[in-house]
Amino acid sequence: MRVLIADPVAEEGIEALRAHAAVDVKTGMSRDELVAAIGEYDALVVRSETKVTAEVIAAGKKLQVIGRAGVGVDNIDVEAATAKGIVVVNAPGGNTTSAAEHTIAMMLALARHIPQANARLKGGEWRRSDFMGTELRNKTLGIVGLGNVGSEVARRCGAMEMRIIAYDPLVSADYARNMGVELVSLEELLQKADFITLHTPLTDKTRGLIGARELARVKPTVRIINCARGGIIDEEALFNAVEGGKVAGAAVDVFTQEPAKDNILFGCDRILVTPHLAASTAEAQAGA
Ligand code: 9EZ
Repeated sequence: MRVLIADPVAEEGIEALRAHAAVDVKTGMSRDELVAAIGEYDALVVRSETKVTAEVIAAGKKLQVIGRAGVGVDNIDVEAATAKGIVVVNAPGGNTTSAAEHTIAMMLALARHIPQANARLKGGEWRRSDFMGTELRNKTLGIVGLGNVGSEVARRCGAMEMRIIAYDPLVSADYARNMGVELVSLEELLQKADFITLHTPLTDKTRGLIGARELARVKPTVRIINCARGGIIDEEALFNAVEGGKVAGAAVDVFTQEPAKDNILFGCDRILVTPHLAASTAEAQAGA
């Protein structure tokens, strides 16, 4: 058995595989390098950086399994793999706590203007009145996508005494109710939420799920968090909504193009950004 690890994976994970197979770690390969190399391997392990396209899959003459160290499989052409009998497996759970905690860090940073206040104070300005905040208690949190991460966000925000509503067409009202979450339509969530957080996979159905039409329906005080996948929110529509006063603030960890450089969202002071850090904890890297 030969295994190719094409993205950075925790040393524990690599050692676990070495007990069973001949493992090569080659990160940062170009598309052509990957296509040229993949024919030798029975298994491929990636995170989110390597694009496992139909072309890569077609070149994988011996390929039996594609492992995603992490959750989202939007960088893998699952349909092309499945058509060739190649199994795609992910690691749901490994990142869940870290993703939920980063989401809550973003909510609190937004509510209390922490990044802006930090920058101004270190720049020599003691500006207390510019940074009046808002409590989370008694605010309505709208969770779009009540899967593993969305559910953990719900549990934590329940402890902060938020009211929680969620939109997820694949979840039962019973499942939600047991967590103290009210399932609503996307329309109702947009109208009622004080904070909106996204926790869906990126699919053809969720790309652009939150666009200009949706952002026209929210409260002007709403704060929006995307720690899920770039592209679920339309970046230009979000920028325009915040700049135009239709949305009070946003916090974004994921971008349509990564690594993100000169993204439109970087030009707005009320939009906080982090470079896809939600799963970047010692625990998540070892666990996923
Ligand atoms: C889509 C989803 C959730 C969702 C969740 C999952 C495939 N899929 N799609 C739209 N697992 C909320 C809104």
